[in-house]
Amino acid sequence: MATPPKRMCRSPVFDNSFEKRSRKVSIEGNIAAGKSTFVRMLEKASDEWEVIPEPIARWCNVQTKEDEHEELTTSQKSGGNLLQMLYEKPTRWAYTFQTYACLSRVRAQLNPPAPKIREAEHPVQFFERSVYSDKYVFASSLLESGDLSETEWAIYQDWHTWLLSKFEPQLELDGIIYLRATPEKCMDRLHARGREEEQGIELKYLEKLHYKHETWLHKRTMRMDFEYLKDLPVLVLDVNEDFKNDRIKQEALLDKVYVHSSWG
Ligand code: UDP
Ligand code: D5M
Ligand code: MG
Repeated sequence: MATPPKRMCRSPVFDNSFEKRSRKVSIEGNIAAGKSTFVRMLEKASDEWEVIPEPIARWCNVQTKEDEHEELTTSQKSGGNLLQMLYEKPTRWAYTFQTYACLSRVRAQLNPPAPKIREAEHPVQFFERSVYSDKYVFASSLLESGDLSETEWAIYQDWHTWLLSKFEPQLELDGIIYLRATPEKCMDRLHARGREEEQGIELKYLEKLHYKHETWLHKRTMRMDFEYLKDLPVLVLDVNEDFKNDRIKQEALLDKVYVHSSWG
């Protein structure tokens, strides 16, 4: 997987030499395909690699700021479980969820790099999903299912485009790793994981998300507004077979990451 030349960074936070050396790679895949398991494995594989996980805990426990509203009780301070609200009443909560998912993802991905990789020669930051899956997989599915209205979609696109025009230099990807699994396998893993909010998810929702991933990352026929994504290197890894408890499979997957990249 060849990496395109690195663009200049406008952020005053990072020194420019880190930005020039560093690579950003998004790990994409269906719900419960194995992304979190995979990124935990990557993090252990090299001191030059850092993982930025999906901020799922925030979505399940939206909080007001500690120092604000001191007079409120703990339960009043809690803004609720947005993931649960999304799955229980998508027409009401889909738009709210998209604003918070994207905001919290961008915030996490803009954080300064971990000290351990700042001096690395070939630092790589692996993002668990991206602002692109937010839009082209999830928001787009919710529009098609009628859970986002045309007006909400128009507003979403307006701020999403604006946000990226401001922060794309810091968020722009150098590659994508697509963890590919059948919707049936994802359903098995979703049940095995047992995240309560997700237990009502139907196979047809996973099939829809699978189709979105396939047209985006496998067939590469999805129409997208971001020119550079069309030529972005994508490494497709089949994760249907269990790798979590199989050292040999883990090594084989890691080899592919090394071989197809110039990050290692
Ligand atoms: N899992 C598994 N074998 C694998 C990969 C994942 O049994 O090879 C399990 C993992 O332990 C978890 C569930 O599948 O219970 C979903 O994995 P993960 O949370 O990593 O998926 P994600 O939603 O992040 O893609
Ligand atoms: O993803 C975490 C959970 O969050 C899973 O139920 C899908 C959901 N998710 C993630 N991003 C979005 C967006 N943008 N919209 C709607 N739902 C989303 P997991 O794959 O389990 O790590
Ligand atoms: Mg995960």
